[in-house]
Amino acid sequence: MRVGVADTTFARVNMGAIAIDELKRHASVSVERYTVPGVKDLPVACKKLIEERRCDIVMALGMPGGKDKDKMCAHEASQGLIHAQLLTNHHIIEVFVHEDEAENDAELAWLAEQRTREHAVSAIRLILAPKELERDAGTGQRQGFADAGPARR
Ligand code: RDL
Ligand code: RDL
Ligand code: RDL
Repeated sequence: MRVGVADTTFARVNMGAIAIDELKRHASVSVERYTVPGVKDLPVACKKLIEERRCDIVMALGMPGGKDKDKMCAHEASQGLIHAQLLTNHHIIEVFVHEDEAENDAELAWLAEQRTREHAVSAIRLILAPKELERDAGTGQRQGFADAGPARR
């Protein structure tokens, strides 16, 4: 299995390095990395990882800033990532951590690492162990902060 890791220099945490560290804990995964300036550059990077570097799935890692402009940028990037998935018929796991989700730099760093690691596991499951995802259906999973849990206990 080959996983693409697309990340940005805009992010204030090295999310690509964290993703690769997590992916490498799982045997039989090879990694292709592609770093771009910001989130709006991610869709084509992901498409190239799939089409030219033959990745089975890609993680798109990005950190939208807290201003309205940044949120608009993130929404546009998200639309591009969905478009790239439909064009290539491959999953692109969007791992965005909004800077204003965290109260301070320490929490931002923690959240970016935790969300990246959890989504890396989901990416592997999507390709190698879809039954494990099915087992978690409807359980209120979140990435980073605590899971919401099921509505009916
Ligand atoms: O193509 C070059 C840039 O336009 C592109 O890298 C943008 O994604 C950069 N960028 C912004 O221009 C912006 O206003 C980013 C953000 N905000 C942002 O919040 N997060 C980013 N990039 O990763
Ligand atoms: O590609 C991986 C994730 O980006 C993707 O699964 C998202 O749909 C996850 N997600 C969010 O990132 C979010 O901010 C979800 C929600 N909110 C939401 O409200 N409901 C979801 N997913 O099912
Ligand atoms: O309900 C609290 C959070 O789940 C909610 O604020 C989410 O929208 C936070 N979030 C993002 O903003 C995002 O871009 C999440 C993700 N991505 C994500 O991939 N997984 C999450 N939350 O659990």
